[in-house]
Amino acid sequence: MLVLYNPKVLDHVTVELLGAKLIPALECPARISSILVALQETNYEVLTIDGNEDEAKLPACLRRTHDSGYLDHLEHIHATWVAAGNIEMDESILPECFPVFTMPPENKHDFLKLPTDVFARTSHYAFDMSSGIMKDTYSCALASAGLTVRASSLLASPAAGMSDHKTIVCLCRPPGHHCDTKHAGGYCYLNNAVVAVESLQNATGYVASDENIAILDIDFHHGNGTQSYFYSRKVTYVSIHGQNEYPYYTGNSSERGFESGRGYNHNFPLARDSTFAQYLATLDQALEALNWETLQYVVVSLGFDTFRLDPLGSFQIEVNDYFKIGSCIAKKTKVHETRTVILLEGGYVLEQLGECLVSFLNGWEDASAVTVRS
Ligand code: SP5
Ligand code: ZN
Repeated sequence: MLVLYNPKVLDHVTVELLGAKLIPALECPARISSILVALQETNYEVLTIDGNEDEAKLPACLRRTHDSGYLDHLEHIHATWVAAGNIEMDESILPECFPVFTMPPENKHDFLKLPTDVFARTSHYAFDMSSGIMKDTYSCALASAGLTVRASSLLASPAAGMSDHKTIVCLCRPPGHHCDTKHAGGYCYLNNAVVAVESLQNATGYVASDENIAILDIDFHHGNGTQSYFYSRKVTYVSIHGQNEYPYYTGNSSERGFESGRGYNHNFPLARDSTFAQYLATLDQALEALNWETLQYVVVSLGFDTFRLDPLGSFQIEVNDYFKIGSCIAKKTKVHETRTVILLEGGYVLEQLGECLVSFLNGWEDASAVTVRS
């Protein structure tokens, strides 16, 4: 197992409106520091990626997956607001007026046009207020997504002199599973899971077709952006998440995919205060929903807002429970020889975030090390 980190993921620092209060965003750089401290006490190999080694591959992958106008917006809107005198260089942008379509369908085209007003643009390219944009947001999001590009190429063909890792962990920040290809939201700007799948396919010359790849999303929140991206495709998306929780409008078990993607989407909503036993039973079902026989790669969107004390979560999961969660998933990947990209999504308890991840990785390694009789 290899852990990938880029110090640039620390650069994005913003604010959010939570419970009608403007506060420093819960999604903050100290989350990654907590993880780095915990990893120091382990033997996991951490590869620090400096600079922009994946710069060439990443923009191509982003243009294939995300909207061009949206990418330009993320890159330039902060400077535009500063130049217009709306904010100071060290301040963040939050959206203000969201488009809500209430007109007859023939008006839809005009409605979706990019507003000329630079204030309005921020809401055109966002779906909520938990994704402020500051001066380093775009470069930080690029570094975050870039980790998955590197992980994909290492998994597909290990670099000279490097061992052949079957599992690569990306310390992504900002996270990605809530944003779609043209709307920031839920602390997410670029969808790292989408980039991971696309770059895995690119790295294998598209030999890894849609049915060879799946996403297992175990952040506390439903990965609405990832689901929507693959909804009409045969890339399997499986999610366990809090029922009736943020992002509120998606994540129902009735959402099974559309057209070619019909049957490839599986949601497992869990009630508030679900216990670890209930969670494990659901994890078993979720793992059964994955098409292991055809899988070459699995992308795990891993969030620790399922932790008992998380301010945004409501499950009763303890630090040590992540050992079992990690080992249950790893057992499957071991039996079916599936290679894995693990991406960090949420998790907001700074004191225990690192311990939660280490617990998960220890379980993963434990299951990978033993000979599994199937
Ligand atoms: C990646 C990720 O975990 N994003 C989550 C973003 C959630 N932002 C808004 C959450 C609003 C929750 N409302 C209060 C819930 C208290 N239990
Ligand atoms: Zn979350």
